[in-house]
Amino acid sequence: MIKSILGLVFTSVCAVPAVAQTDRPNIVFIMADDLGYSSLGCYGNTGIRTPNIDRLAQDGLRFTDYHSHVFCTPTRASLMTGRYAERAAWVDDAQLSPVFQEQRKANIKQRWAWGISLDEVTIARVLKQAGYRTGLIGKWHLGYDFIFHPMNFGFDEFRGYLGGNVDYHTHKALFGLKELDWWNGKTIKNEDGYSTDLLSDYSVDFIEKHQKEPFFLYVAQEAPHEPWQGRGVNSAKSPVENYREQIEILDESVGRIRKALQDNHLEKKTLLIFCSDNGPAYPRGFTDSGILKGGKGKVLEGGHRVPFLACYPGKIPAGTVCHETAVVMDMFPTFAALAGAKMPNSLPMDGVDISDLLFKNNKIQERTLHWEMDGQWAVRKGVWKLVGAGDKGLELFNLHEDIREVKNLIKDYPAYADSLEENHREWFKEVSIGMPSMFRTKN
Ligand SMILES: [Ca+2]
Repeated sequence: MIKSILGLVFTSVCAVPAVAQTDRPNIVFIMADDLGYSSLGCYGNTGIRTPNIDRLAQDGLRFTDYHSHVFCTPTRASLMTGRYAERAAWVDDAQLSPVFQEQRKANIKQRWAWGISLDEVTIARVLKQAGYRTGLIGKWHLGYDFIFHPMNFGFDEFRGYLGGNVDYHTHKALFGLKELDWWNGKTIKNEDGYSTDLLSDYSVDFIEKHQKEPFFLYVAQEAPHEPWQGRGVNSAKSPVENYREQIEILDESVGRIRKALQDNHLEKKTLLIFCSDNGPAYPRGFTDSGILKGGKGKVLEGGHRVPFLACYPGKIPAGTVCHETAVVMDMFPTFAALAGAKMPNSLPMDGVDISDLLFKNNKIQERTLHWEMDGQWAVRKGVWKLVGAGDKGLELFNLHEDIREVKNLIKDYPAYADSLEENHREWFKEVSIGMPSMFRTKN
C-alpha cells in the first residue's frame, strides 16, 4: 500500500531542475527543540555560551521576526508540507498498522495514534525527486506508528527517534510505553552516548558520505527539550545548570557540523540554517522568553517567535540582520526553488519562497498569518496582532511599538480588530476540515 501511494506522489512532482545543477546548494537545516528567543548570545543572552551559533549570525543573516508554530508536531508538519499544520492531512485509526490498532484497542498507545498522512508531499520527497540525497538526523514526531517512519516520506536515511523526546542517555521515550526509540534506518538499535553528541556524529558522517552529491540534511536536535540532562549520567547539577549545558552542547554540535562542511570544502556550496521549533518549555525561570511574553504552547510572541540564522558564504552577506517576517512554512518553497525542483501544483502552499529575502534582502509581500492552539488563537498582519486567549477577551497589539504584548489597543481600533477576527474565522473554517484533536490539546 505504501508503495502505491508513493508512486502517486512521485508522478505528481516534476523533477526537472529549473536552475543549473552546479548552482544547486546543499541544504543543512538544524532545528533546536524548545529553544526560546532569548537563550543565545546573538539574541542577547549573557549567561549561556553559544559561540558557534553566534558565529553563524556574524557570518550570515539573523532574523528578528521568524515564527514557528507553538508546539513540536505542528511546526514539523509545516516544515515538511509548506502549509499550515491545520491544513495538512492527518490519518485516522483505520490507516494505522494492525499492531498499532491492537494497541489502540488495548488503550496502550491511545494518545499517540495520530500521524501525518502518507499522501502528503513532503519537502524531502520533492528534493529527493530533484536528485538530492535526503537525510533526517534526530527527531521526527510526525507519527509514532511504524507506517509514519520518515523513510516512508522521502528521506533516504534516518538516524534518531520517532517520538517527542527520549532520555539523553538511555534513548528510551519518556512517554507512552517508555520503550527504546533510537533508530538506524528502519531498525531500532541503541548506541551508547549522549543523544546530542550522537546526532552530531551522524550528521558529520552524512556530510562526509555525501560530499560529492547535492544533499538535504535535516538535523532535528533534541536539545534543549526536557529532560534536563547534561553529559554526566549521574550528574548532581541543578536543572538550570543542565539546561545551560544542553544548549552549550547544542552549540558544539553546530560547530562540528559547520567544521564538517568546511573540511569537505562544502561551506560555499551549502545553505546552513539554524532555528527552533517553538518557544521555551513552560517558563521555569531559566527557560524564560526574555523580552517576550509566553512560551511553548502559547500564541503570544514567546511561544512562536524563535531564533533563525542563515549562513551561505558568498551568497548571504555577513552580519546582516533581517526584520522581515518569515515563517516555518516558507522553508518548503524556498528549498524547492534553490534545488530547481518544480513545486507540486495540486496542493495549496501557505509558505512563500524567501530566497530573495535571504540573498538580496528583497522584501516579501505582506501577508496575514495565523496561529491556533487549544482554544487560543492569534492573527498577525504587518505590525498588528490580534490575540484571543481565553478569558481575557480580545487583545490588539502593535508589535512594532510593543513586542511584549502588554498594551491592548482594541478600544482604539475596534473596526480593525473586527476585520482581523473575521479574517481569522474564515481562515480557520478553510483549514480545519478534518483537523485532528491533537491541535486542541497539549502534545
Ligand atoms: Ca518543541
